[in-house]
Amino acid sequence: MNLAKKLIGGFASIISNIDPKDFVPSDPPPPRRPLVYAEAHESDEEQQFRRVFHRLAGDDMEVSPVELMNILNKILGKHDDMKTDGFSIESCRSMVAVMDSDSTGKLGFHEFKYLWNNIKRWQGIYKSHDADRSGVISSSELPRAFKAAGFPLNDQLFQLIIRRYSDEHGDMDFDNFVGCLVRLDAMCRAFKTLDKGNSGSISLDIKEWLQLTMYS
Ligand SMILES: [Ca+2]
Ligand SMILES: [Ca+2]
Ligand SMILES: [Ca+2]
Repeated sequence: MNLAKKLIGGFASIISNIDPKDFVPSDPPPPRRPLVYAEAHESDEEQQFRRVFHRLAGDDMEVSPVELMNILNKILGKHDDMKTDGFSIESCRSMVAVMDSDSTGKLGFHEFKYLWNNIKRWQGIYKSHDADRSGVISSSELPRAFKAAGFPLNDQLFQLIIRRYSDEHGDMDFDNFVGCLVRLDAMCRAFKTLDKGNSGSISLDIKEWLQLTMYS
């Protein structure tokens, strides 16, 4: 814990004045159930999505980082009101890692559906908060967009995020916007899971800390 504390000391002080109760991460994907049971209890919408999923995921019925990259970049080609240089394999590996709750290395049906629904929702937020229709989210548009996504952060955290995910002009394009929100959402859910008493703080040993941060 001491090493981890030293490593994140500066970061922790930045976020310490944020109440984790303000975060609204999306609900976690449901646990894996036997396929036969799952299929028998699905709504029409879910069954339809499962057919699409089968086509995208291939015979192993799981979406790998490369498959995710191809899917997202194919869809992006159809939207010219959102600037992007395409999803990179690194960003897709990271998204799969933070979404991979059963540690298979790929996204199963529920993990993928959950990610998919979030991306759809965030795409709507991206478009409606690109106030000047520039195709990117500028640093002044960012706080409102993230608040709409359920993450009211403070100025220091926004500066940190802009430094990491935006370009030299402070503009965030669509793939970086999604990559950032996938991670933020997953990290907030991880925190809430670990914070069992809802106290607003968690305690990790170095092994737990590394498990959380190195597969992300
Ligand atoms: Ca596959
Ligand atoms: Ca998985
Ligand atoms: Ca803009």
